Amino acid sequence: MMPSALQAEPIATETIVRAACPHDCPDTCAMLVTVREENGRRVAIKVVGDPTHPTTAGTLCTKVSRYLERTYHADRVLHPLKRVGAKGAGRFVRVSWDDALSDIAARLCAIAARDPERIVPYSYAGTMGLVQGEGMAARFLHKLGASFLDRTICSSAGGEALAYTIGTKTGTDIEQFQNSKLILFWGCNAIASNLHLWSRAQEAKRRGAKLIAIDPYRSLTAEKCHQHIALMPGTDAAFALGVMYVLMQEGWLDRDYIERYTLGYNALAERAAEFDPPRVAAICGISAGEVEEFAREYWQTRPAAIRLNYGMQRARGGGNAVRAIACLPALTGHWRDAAGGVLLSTSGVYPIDTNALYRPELLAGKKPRTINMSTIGHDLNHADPPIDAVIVYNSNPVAVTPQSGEVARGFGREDLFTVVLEHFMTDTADYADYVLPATTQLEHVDVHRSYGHLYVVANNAAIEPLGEALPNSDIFRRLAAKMGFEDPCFSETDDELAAQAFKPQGATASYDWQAVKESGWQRLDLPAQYAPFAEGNFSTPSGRCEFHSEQLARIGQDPLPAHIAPYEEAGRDTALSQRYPLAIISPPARNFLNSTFANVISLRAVEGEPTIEIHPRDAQARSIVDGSRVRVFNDRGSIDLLARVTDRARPGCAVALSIWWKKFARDGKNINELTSQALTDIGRAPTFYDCLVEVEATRSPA
Ligand SMILES: Nc1nc2c(c(=O)[nH]1)N[C@H]1C(S)=C(S)[C@@H](COP(=O)(O)OP(=O)(O)OC[C@H]3O[C@@H](n4cnc5c(=O)[nH]c(N)nc54)[C@H](O)[C@@H]3O)O[C@H]1N2
Ligand SMILES: Nc1nc2c(c(=O)[nH]1)N[C@H]1C(S)=C(S)[C@@H](COP(=O)(O)OP(=O)(O)OC[C@H]3O[C@@H](n4cnc5c(=O)[nH]c(N)nc54)[C@H](O)[C@@H]3O)O[C@H]1N2
Ligand SMILES: [Mo]
Repeated sequence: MMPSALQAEPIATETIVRAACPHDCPDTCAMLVTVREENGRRVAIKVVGDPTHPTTAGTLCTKVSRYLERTYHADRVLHPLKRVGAKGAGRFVRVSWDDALSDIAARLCAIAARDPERIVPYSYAGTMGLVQGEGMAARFLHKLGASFLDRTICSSAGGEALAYTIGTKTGTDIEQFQNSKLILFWGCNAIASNLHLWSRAQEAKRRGAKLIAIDPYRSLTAEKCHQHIALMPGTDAAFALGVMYVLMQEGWLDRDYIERYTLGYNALAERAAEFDPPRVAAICGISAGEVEEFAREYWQTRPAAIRLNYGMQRARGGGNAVRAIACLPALTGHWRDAAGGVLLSTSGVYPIDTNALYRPELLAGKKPRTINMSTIGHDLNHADPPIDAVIVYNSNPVAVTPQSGEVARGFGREDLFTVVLEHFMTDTADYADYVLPATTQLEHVDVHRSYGHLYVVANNAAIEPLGEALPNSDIFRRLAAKMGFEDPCFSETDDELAAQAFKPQGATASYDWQAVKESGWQRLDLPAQYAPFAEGNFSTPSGRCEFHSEQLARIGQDPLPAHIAPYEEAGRDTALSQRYPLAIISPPARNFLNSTFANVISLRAVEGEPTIEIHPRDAQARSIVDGSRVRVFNDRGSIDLLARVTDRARPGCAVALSIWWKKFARDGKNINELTSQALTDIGRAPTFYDCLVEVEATRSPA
């Protein structure tokens, strides 16, 4: 697996290695790593964005431009560790790989002999690679018969909603956005979380386009748009239905498109008729004029593209909100333009060969239960049969999952056996029985799809693994051997896995791993002017954009896009909103990537410390001034934060940029202490931004 096929261009003793940014971000950048040979050892000395890759265009974000600081961080876990202190205390001793894997195999075998579903994997997108993600890991877990994990923590509400409406996860090509005349950042802080789309939007702006942000918070992106519509969180479906109301009233409709390519217009019109602008204004906490003006602008400006993102689907009605928004370009015909339409994700265009990668036949008839990762706090404490072991990789659940007090209590169970594959001693690793050192992207091979562009990106290993670190794939390979799993697929190399990652059909018909490894990236087999729904061709059962979804009706859900109020709705006359009157949202801080990078010192220095941004009106009512220390609380818990009094936060909605490691906070907690485990309408996803709190000053600034 090691650097056999490096794309080497010798510059004295330096070589350039073609790599891929592994992180959970739509941009999936192509990177160039400069490697110097020092005393027979390869050392990475520079990472830059590949200037030839069309969407990366030579630029990395601030986080990943510090990737060397992360890889060579003094705190890297470089040897297997065994816990000696109490769970959560973070006291470990170094052990050998052989001792660690033998003991882990013995413990897992004993549990599996009773009931293998008592073993649960916990993984997400620490790396988005198809090899170091679920490749070898899935094979191992299938053979074992471990519980399945429903990977809902991020995108399943919006993803499933999109599938019900347009059939798959695809949309406007990022490479078209500079040609748009109107770009709508709908629950999308592109400057922080989709930087390379933002640069296209900047180009569009220079060419005269108008940019509008729809976001409760004046994010870095919203402040640079021409207009900002600051609605309350969880009210986007009402806003979209209000826009439909106006479009329909005014006859601002592409009737030909509706006739040929959509299903259920009349039923949708009846639904939208309930959402007149004054009603919508009251629900969303905005003015009726904002709805009317938005509809007019959306109809009159072409091409118009909506960058819909995941921030707006983290409330109870998040699925329906995505459905409502995804209907808009079919009503107005904006899909006809390559630079129009909607982009939520492009991940659905890659035909991933999951059978080849994951080998479901290894289940050999076993039918394990499924655990929803978003309710792991509940399940660690209450699942039946109980969870006896958790294998964590590519995730930091103690920091990132909702109601994390309960998650920490679950991981703290003395009778739970926990193995964590990690780069660092995260909040989760502190609870492990064994921490196994994993390689970073510079040290292993992988292949990547993207959810924001249309390329396959290859990652060659730039350096040898540091210390005794091993790729995830190799850890599972060795564990399989210890468990006596002898199927030939367990001895496949990472290159062999990467070669099988995509089906040789459709958008990846010409996929050739060796070729991509050498070139670094390859555009999918799609037209340059990709306009997926210009002439219908939706991949729904009807082949149309389904305003009315029979599939949803069949599972007992509303077949039409609906406004479903948040579980915890602010400004209403309920007992809950009287006790906890403020909504709080916790979108990503620019310099963190979920909880990754929170321990990179230079990046944490920029973020300072965990804060809550609160509107002057809400602050004044609570005698909070800028710089006050405050207690933020609800029935689930309480945390201490530093108050920033600012009108970036709208009245009624506070903002705590995230995701901090708990151990870096003064009180050892983060915002997920307060978030709930309630799930979205569609997709069984978490409702991080559907959360009411109260705030009180504990100390004024010195
Ligand atoms: N720098 C950085 N980049 C990232 C990440 C990161 O942690 N840091 N995370 C990556 C991952 S995993 C993901 S899923 C994406 C997430 O990126 P996005 O999908 O952009 O999601 P968020 O950043 O959660 O939220 C985006 C904006 O939505 C707003 N928002 C919150 N609630 C609502 C609402 O109800 N309605 C509307 N209209 N807006 C709302 C927030 O205030 C925020 O400004 O970014 C990826 N990129
Ligand atoms: N309050 C609140 N909570 C949220 C969100 C929010 O906006 N607000 N966002 C949610 C979203 S969108 C998401 S996607 C989730 C993200 O949740 P996670 O996917 O858990 O993401 P990270 O916190 O970045 O943790 C990833 C971990 O994987 C490790 N890792 C990276 N590469 C490798 C590797 O190759 N091998 C191994 N073994 N480990 C590796 C990193 O060191 C890191 O500790 O969080 C969710 N939680
Ligand atoms: Mo995410």
